[in-house]
Amino acid sequence: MIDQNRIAAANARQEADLRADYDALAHQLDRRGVNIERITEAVMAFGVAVPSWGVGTGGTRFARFPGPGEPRHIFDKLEDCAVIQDLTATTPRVSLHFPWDQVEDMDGLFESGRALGLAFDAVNSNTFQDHPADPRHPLSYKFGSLSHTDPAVRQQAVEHNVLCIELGRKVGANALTVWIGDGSNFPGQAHFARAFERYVESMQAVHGDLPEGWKLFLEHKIHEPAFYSTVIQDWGSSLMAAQAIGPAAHCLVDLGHHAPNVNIEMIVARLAAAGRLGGFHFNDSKYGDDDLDAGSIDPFRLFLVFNELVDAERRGLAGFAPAYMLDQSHNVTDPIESLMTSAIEVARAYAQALIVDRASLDQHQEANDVMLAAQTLKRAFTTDVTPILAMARARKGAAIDPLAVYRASGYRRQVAEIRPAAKGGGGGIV
Ligand code: PSV
Ligand code: MN
Ligand code: MN
Repeated sequence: MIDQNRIAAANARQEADLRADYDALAHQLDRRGVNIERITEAVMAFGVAVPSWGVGTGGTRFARFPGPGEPRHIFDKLEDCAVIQDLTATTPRVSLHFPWDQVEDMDGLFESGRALGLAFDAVNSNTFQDHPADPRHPLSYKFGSLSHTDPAVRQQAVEHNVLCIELGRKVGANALTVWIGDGSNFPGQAHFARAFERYVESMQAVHGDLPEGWKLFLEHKIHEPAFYSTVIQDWGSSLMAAQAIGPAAHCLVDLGHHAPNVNIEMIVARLAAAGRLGGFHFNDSKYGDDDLDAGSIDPFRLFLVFNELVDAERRGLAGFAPAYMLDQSHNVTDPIESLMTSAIEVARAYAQALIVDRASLDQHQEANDVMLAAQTLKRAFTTDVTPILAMARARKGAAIDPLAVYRASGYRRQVAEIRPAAKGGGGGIV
């Protein structure tokens, strides 16, 4: 989607500066016993998926303010995703959401993705909304879906998930992410134990339908839309459910789905140890499920999460292969700019975690040298790995400065001429 010559020309102007910064960092890391090339290669192999819904302007329940050139359908969304990948070489896969992504021709979608250099990541089901336009959905999810008291609603929700698997198969996906809004708004409204049992039973049916090699991701969330309790509220409920559902069931950690101050990096370590860490939805937050850009509020936490991931990788935990995706809502920025920046921030956290001096950290931990242990982590976190990230992109034919090339390309202006202006307006509840 972005002219390769434009990227190459922009890179040529910045190459000498990048080389100088990269060499300086290489010397610094070398003194610390870190080979920069090893880190650059790991960053080049790193990827985080983009959610199809992320390229449209998000909104709140109060209002939505769409920007120019909003994607009209999944094919427009794919093109926007390709821009992000062309410029960053960090987002090679797209995660679909049904029925938000209306696709009649899945084979055509797969081909379009391939032509744009994109593959498909986990598919997402949606039983947190009614589907009034779909004759397969005559029943309402107002009081739940997979955990509903009515077996007919549960069956409808199971069938929707089975359909999502079928659709995902056609585009080469190999995981289904299930996030439900099921829960309660009043004490007494729902029977905690029975609702959980019904959820597990429904998910066992979905699990039974998984093709060979597929994973089933359970995404927990503390609140919203149910504000008193949710059925899969936290990592404990998620792990209990995954263990009861079956071997392909894994827990998915969305960074915004926890109470403030919860130690998410420790949850990551626990789930990895249990062999059930499925993947991530990266975003950032200050208050709750804010869905702000990854790394924009608390980059240290993102680093600490990757610190656990790198540690788990090094310890060679069996079957350890978490899926990485961004899950953000862009209310006031151009979604393409936000997603490019966030993908780079996630890669930054990974690179920082890779340069942690693990032998020293182990030593300090064993000796209970608290200050030096903490400083070992801080030293990696405060190292500016920007030249590594830029070099990894340049070597893959992407941009040294993706944002500048994107703005200079005029992409948003061009698509705004083709795509009709989207209407904004009130949200669901005001
Ligand atoms: C729910 O808050 C969530 O994080 C789930 O991943 C959904 O699928 C996604 O947001 C989109 O609303
Ligand atoms: Mn999510
Ligand atoms: Mn969320």
